[in-house]
Amino acid sequence: MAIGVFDSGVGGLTVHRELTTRFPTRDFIYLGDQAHAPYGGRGGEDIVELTRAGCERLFEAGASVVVLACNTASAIALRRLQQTWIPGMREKLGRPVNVLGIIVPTIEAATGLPWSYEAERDGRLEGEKKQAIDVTGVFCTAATAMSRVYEIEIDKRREDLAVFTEPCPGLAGLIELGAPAEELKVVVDDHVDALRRRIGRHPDKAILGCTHYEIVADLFAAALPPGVQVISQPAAVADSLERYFERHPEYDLGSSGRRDFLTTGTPGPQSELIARFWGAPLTFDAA
Ligand code: DGN
Repeated sequence: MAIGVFDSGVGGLTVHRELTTRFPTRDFIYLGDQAHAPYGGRGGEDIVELTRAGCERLFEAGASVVVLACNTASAIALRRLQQTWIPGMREKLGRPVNVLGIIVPTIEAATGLPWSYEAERDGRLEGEKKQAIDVTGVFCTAATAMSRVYEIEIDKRREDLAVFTEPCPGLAGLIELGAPAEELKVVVDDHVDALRRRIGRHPDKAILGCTHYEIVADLFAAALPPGVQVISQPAAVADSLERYFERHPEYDLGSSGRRDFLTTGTPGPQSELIARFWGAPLTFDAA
């Protein structure tokens, strides 16, 4: 069995790389739904169905836990799949399986505050909520921005944090196609500046709320002033998964260090941009 990592395309590789560093002996199967990427401009039902199909393919290939290394899928499809689809899959496959998202771990890292009913009931969040206002900027796809998941989840934890999302339509698609750095820089600079104009200043913290954007994290870091803290989503997801696996020893995650990379699109080598990010050429096989 293995840990499955799913994204619309290459963005989830940013999370995969961190997870394989944290769990080097575990088995991993990566699936990029490149036949249908990008997801950011798609409708909700479409995103739910494509995510479900991707997870099913990963379970068939031997995954026991699938990490949705995609903010768009996590924002739109995660709850539905966990509540209405996973129970039936457990029965059908006759083994424990689950699907996990990446937004809550990111927000816990950004707010420094895991939310729980118990903490809220006991008033333990009160002191935190009274801290001085600071501003978090979230760069993400149009679908993630429309879901308002970052605003909703941050507000549950920290009412004193102001959240501004900046949808960057087209950016994930350009990264997926391996667009040249100069072209990507213009788009990133434009969005950083648009957010600055909207807030009236740069944010205190920035979340790259689309896994594709981590591939061009250097461009975001260069466009933002040095004082802005950029939250590392891959590290936040790996931290959270470590805690999850401690609480859930029932999942068989393999132990041979297997690494499979699958695509629903055209199999073959990925772009130069990905090879540079990855540190070596990377080839996807047919899903
Ligand atoms: N990388 C994905 C995300 O984190 O939202 C999806 C990007 C896309 O398909 N537009």
